[in-house]
Amino acid sequence: MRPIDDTSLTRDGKMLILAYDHGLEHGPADFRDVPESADPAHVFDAATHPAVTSLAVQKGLAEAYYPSYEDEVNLMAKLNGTSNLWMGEYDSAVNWSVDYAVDVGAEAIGFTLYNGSNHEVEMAEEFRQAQERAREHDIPVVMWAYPRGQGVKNDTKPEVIAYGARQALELGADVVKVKNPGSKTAMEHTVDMAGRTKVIMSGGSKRSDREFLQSVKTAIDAGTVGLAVGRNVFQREQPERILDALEQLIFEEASVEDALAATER
Ligand code: FBP
Repeated sequence: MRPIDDTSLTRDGKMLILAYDHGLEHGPADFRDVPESADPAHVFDAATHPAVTSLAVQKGLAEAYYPSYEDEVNLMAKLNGTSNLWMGEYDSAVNWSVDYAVDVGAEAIGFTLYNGSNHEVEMAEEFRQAQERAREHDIPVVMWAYPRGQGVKNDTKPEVIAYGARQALELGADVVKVKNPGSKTAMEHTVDMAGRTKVIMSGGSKRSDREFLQSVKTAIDAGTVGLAVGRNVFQREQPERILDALEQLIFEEASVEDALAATER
């Protein structure tokens, strides 16, 4: 396996994954406030910003839009995903194979594991197949570690988030995307538990510039190497402005004040 810092997923050892699978996971509701965000071309355009190291999308968007952006965007294939229209214990369908994703142009794989769901065992087996195939293609694997389901009483508890990060290390993910566990100390613990698996934080629902950037700064200071973010970018009228600020925070080690100033330029 190539060192992850030699792959297109990272820049100077850091990463900013723009996630845009919300049309599948959440449906049109996520596009209501900024209607142009429903147009995949709008978000593919945002992904050409130099701060974005990878754009994570589902198969259909990759097939239809990536060919127009292959010189400017690094593609991450989000392999599994489902709508929120059905009821029942958390699970996710695998929608494309690693081989097919590589044919389409993927340079990295993203895969959700619902740690603690009654379907965790099957999902872990699906992850194994994807992880081993990704190793054969020598492309990195990012686990979306989402502890949730009947076995998980509180999915924001720091110890639960740290457990998800540890599972990612044990199962062979190169990078694990975790929710914000709520404090720098809790994120440091998560990073410790992940060992050599790199940790990135999930963007979450949209917040003010200051609140969002402060949460990212805290996560970076705790040892995470970046962010996988969707709504806090595409639910803004001018996604490039928050990407300017994120570039400062993640790659230039700027303060929140300096990053905020970048949004005002
Ligand atoms: P956000 O930054 O918008 O939270 O996007 C990251 C992400 O993991 C997406 O890939 C996914 O669609 C979404 O969050 C899932 O959010 P949740 O399951 O918490 O509703």
